[in-house]
Amino acid sequence: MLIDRCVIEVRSGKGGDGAISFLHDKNTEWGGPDGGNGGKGGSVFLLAKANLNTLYNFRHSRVIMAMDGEKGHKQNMYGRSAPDVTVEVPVGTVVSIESTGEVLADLKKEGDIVMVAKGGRGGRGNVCFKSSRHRIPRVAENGHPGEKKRLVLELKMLADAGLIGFPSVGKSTFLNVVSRANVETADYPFTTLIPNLGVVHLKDGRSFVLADMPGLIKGAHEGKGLGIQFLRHIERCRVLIHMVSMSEERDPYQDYQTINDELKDYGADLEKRPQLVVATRMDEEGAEERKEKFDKQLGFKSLPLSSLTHLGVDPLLKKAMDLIEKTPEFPLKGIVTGGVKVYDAHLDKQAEDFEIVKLRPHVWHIQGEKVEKTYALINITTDEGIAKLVKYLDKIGVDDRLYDMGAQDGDSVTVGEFEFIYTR
Ligand SMILES: Nc1nc2c(ncn2[C@@H]2O[C@H](COP(=O)(O)OP(=O)(O)OP(=O)(O)O)[C@@H](O)[C@H]2O)c(=O)[nH]1
Ligand SMILES: [Mg+2]
Repeated sequence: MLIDRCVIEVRSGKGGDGAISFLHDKNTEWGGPDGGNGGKGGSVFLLAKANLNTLYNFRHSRVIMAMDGEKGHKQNMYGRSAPDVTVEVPVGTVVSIESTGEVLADLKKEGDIVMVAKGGRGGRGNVCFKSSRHRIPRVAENGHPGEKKRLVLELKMLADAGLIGFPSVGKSTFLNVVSRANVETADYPFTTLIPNLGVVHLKDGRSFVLADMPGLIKGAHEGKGLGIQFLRHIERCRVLIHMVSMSEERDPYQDYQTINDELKDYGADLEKRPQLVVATRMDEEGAEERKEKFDKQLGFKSLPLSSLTHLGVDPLLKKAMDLIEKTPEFPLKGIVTGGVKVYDAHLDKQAEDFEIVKLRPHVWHIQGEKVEKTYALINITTDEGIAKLVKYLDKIGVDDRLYDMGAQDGDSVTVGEFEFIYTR
């Protein structure tokens, strides 16, 4: 399995700070608070797209940043929220955190999306804070910080077609001719030790992923040679390209049967996969005659190929492509596909014991022994006191709980005699 891997850094924007300001116009010389909220910082998302098939683009742009939210303004004007940044990645990209290896998402289908860095919430302006004992607070929240993470993106490419056959029949040479895989080839058995993949682009614009497997030999299903342990990589291949050498050292038909027996004995129904039988090394002496005899034994015509002279390359690719398009995918057992995981950084917060009750529509009340005790210790007639209380409520996760309970922008929330306005 070919693994394309890269490390990127994602940074979400900080929320804008809330404003401290007081209403004053011609008629009111000294009015109530009117400092608006800061805007939300931009978040960073990764979105799976089927038309991409490599992570190559990330080699040049490794840092993905969303902007900060704007500060709040006077006259109860909100700061502008920064736009979210959505970056497209190929379908099949697995996203994990570099330092811990924790997998955040496995983007398996077109349209799967994951938030990888959450934008900071804008700070509340002083218009949000009222208390019966302290009517004009000079308190505003700072915007919440953005997040910064280093992520590993991995793309595991699954092959559409797999090359199988005895060692030295020319599997790797063919892969090199039709793709940019550039794998080692040599005139001794088991040159290929692990499967290689290449992307094949046809002249008509279509493309498929081709896997070159280590050679198989008799007894492979019992572990002889190398190849069989890798056959699980082609369990998902829609089409098998079975290569049989027409060079004089071998008996083509016997080789062909041996490989098919091994596929059957492997036990994953690989023998039932659509197969293209290809006669390779057709440029060699006597190949024509051997192919003729081979085709008679087969009862159908094998496809002629020479990777040296390029004879038969294009017709073979076209046949393989057509067959791939006609054949449904074979799902690997035990692999669940689909699903979107949206990673929410706020879940990391430590939860503390408190309860939120809905008193009536748009009015919420926070209660609980610990919260009430803390509240009692804070002097909310001072700005410092209010700032401290607001920070505390934020730390214990009041906002997230309100969000989960369905609170809406502008709802009123009380704790003791203190009231603030909920903003998302
Ligand atoms: N004359 C001729 N030689 C070829 C052709 N294709 C491959 N060869 C030669 O055959 C030898 C084996 O080729 P590979 O592509 O390494 O064979 P393989 O099937 O990948 O072999 P393993 O990796 O060992 O399973 C190399 O020396 C190639 O140069 C061909 O079309 N014509
Ligand atoms: Mg090889």
